[in-house]
Amino acid sequence: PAPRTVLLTGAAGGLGTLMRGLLPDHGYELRLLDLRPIDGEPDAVVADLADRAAVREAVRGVDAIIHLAGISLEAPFEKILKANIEGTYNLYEAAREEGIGRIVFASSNHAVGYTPRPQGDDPLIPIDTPRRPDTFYGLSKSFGEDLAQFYWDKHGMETVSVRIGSCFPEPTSVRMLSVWMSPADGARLFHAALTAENVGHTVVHGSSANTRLWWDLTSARALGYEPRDDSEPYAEKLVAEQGDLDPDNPAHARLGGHFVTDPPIWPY
Ligand code: NAI
Ligand code: 15L
Repeated sequence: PAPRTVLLTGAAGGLGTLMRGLLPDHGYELRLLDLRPIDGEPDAVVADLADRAAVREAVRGVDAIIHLAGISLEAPFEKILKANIEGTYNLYEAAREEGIGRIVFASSNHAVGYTPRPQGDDPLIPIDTPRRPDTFYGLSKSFGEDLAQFYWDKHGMETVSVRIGSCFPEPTSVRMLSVWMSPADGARLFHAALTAENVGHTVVHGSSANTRLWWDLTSARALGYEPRDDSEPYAEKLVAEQGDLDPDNPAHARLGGHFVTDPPIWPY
C-alpha cells in the first residue's frame, strides 16, 4: 500500500515549509520534526536528531520518512558531523528499530559538486557520475547516500536519495536556471519517491525539466516523476541582471557553483 503517514524531518526549514504546504494535496498526513518549534504547529516534535529516544518515538508508527533535517550549507566539520552524519545515522537506526521500510533522503548536488557542468554539446551529467563532494556539507550528503545503500543491503530498508539542485520558489541566479526544482515539482518527486515500488536504494537528480538542464533525469522519471515546470521564463531577467555564466570562472564551470570556490570555513 502507498505510504500515507510520513515523518517530515527539518519541517521548520525552507524546503520543509514548502513541503508542508504541498504534500497534503498528494494525500499525505505529516508528522513534523525539527530542532525549532513551528508557528501554528503545536503537535510538531521539537527535537534534535542527536536525541535518540526522541527520534525513535517520532518515527514510531509512520509509513515512511522524508529526511530534510540537518545543516544545509557549508559549516565547520564538527557541526556537520553532529547534525548531518550522526543525525542521519540516528534516524536510520530508529527507523530500523521501528520497522520503517522507506526513507526519502535529501541529498544534494554538492555530493558531486566538483563535476564539470556540461558546456556546448556535452552530454548531461549521468546519475552514476563519480561522487566529488565540494564541501564538508557535500561530504555529509555523500555519507548519507552510502548509509542508505548500506541499510538497503544490510537491512532491506529502501531509500530514494534525491540530489536536490535548488528548490526555492523561484530561481535567483543564472546557475539556478539549470538546477532549479520548483516546489510543485519537488512535491511531485517526493510523492514518486514514496510510492514507486522496489526502489532498493535509488539515486535521482532533483530538478524541474529546465531548458538549461545540466543533469539527466532518467532515474527520477523511472520512479514515475513527471516534472511540469521549467525555469526558462526567469532566464531573460536573470541573464540581463547577472550576465551569462563564464566558463573560465570555476564557480560557473562546476555543478556546485560557488560552493566549489568559497573559502573553507575554519576551524576544520
Ligand atoms: P534549512 O536549513 O532551511 O532547513 C533545515 C532544517 O533542519 C532547519 O529547520 C533546522 O532547524 C533543522 N535541523 C538542523 N539540524 C537539526 C538537528 N540536529 N535536529 C533536528 N533538526 C535539525 O534547509 P532547506 O533548504 O530547507 O533544506 C532541507 C534539506 O534539503 C537539507 O538537508 C538540505 O541539505 C537539503 N537540500 C536542500 C536544497 C534546497 O535547494 N533547499 C538543495 C539540496 C539539498
Ligand atoms: C544545497 O544543497 C543547499 O542546501 C541550498 O541552500 C542551495 O545552496 C542549493 O544546494 C544549491 O546548490 O543551490
